[in-house]
Parts: sequence; C-alpha cells; structure tokens
Amino acid sequence: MPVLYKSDASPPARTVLMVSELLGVELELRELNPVLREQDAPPYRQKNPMRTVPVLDEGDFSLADSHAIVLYLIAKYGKPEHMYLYPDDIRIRARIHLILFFDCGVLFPRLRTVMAPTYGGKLGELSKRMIHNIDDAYQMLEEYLNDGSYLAGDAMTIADLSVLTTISSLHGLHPVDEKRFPKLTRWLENMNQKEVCQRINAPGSQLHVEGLKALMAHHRENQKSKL
Ligand SMILES: N[C@@H](CCC(=O)N[C@@H](CS)C(=O)NCC(=O)O)C(=O)O
Repeated sequence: MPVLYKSDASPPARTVLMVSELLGVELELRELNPVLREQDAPPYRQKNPMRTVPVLDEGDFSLADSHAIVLYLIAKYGKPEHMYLYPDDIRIRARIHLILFFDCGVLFPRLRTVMAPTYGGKLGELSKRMIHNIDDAYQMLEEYLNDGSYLAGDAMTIADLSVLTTISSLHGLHPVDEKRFPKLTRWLENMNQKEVCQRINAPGSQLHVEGLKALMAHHRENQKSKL
C-alpha cells in the first residue's frame, strides 16, 4: 500500500488526504512533524530533497509536492466518476494548472512567510507587510472567482481543494473580510460545507491555526519577560 507522510495540520497534506479520500485510494498514513523538522532526517530526505510534507512513497517511487501528488493519484486511480475533480476539457485543465501553480507559487508562500518565523519562535504577530500580502492574495482570488462560483469552471475541482487548505489556515490567522472579498467569502462558506472538507480540512486547519497562535503567544510572553 502506498505510504503518505503527512501532518494533519499541514495544508498541502490536507489536500492530498481529501483527494485520496474522494478517489477511494487507501494510503498508509505516517505522521511527520514539520515543526520539529522531522523531514530533515536522512531517510526522508532521500525521498524528498525539498524536505517538505507531504510525500507519497510507493517503495520504488516517491513524490513530493501536494500538487504533483494529487495529479499523480488522479492519473493512477481516477475512474470516470472522479473526472469532475480534473475534467478532461483542455481549457478547464489549463485553468486548474494555473490555480495549482498559483497556490504553490503565490498563495502558500505567503502563509509560509508566517509559518517559518513562527515555528522558529521569532514571530509574535503578523506584520503589516504579511497582512498586506495576504489581503493582496485574497484580492487575486476574488478576481479569479469573477467568472464563476469555483476557481476553474462551474464545479469543484482539485484547484478548489488545493486553495481551500491554504486559505483555511490564512483565514484563521487573518480572516477574509466579507465586505472587501464577498466572492471569496461565499466560496469559502460553500467549500466549508462539503462533507470531505468538514471531515478532513476543518479539524486539520483548526489544529494548524491554534498551533501557530499558541507559538505566537508564547513568543510575546518571552519578549515581555525580557523587558
Ligand atoms: N509546495 C509544497 C509545499 C510543502 C510544504 O512547504 N510543507 C510544509 C508543511 S505545511 C513544510 O514541509 N515546511 C517545511 C519547510 O518548508 O522546510 C506542497 O504543496 O507540498
């Protein structure tokens, strides 16, 4: 059985967990704690030189990056009834790829800028710059949603699931302002009602946000006691 190295709090791991669930793929789940940098250990590093979570491991083949993993899982296990997740219309696919690259290259890095110093015990609260960059990403999503209620076409695809996991953590740290971003707010409410999102994404994102907030509070206490 393929192994998935994951942490429930990790947004990209949550994407893979939701997609594998929707595909009905059985995975052996192994916990890896990115806060403790367990991903730096040599055996894991061999599987994933990028040293990130999640990683899919089939023994003679391993694959990192949630976006690459979900595309692989769909190619390998997708049946006709799963094609709504990745329809074969080439323009819809192109749009899905755009949004996956957006999540990987723009959205998630804005969350990572908060996560890295928080895990390193160096951040007590979001800086103005961080908030500006997060709002700027919300604005991009607001505009991507201009032409529909989903990010690629008129039904939920892996693009929505991928962005949802990142946005859920960002939203927990800096809430999406309903007045400024009404389409994003509606999209988020709609996605949060889906059964798989409630069962897998919601508890993981709560864990993630609570963990980050606790570390920030701890840093603030430390700073106070130094005064
Ligand atoms: N683009 C990657 C991002 C993976 C990633 O950065 N995961 C975080 C945990 S949420 C991690 O492993 N961080 C450790 C690091 O960046 O060194 C994906 O989609 O899988």
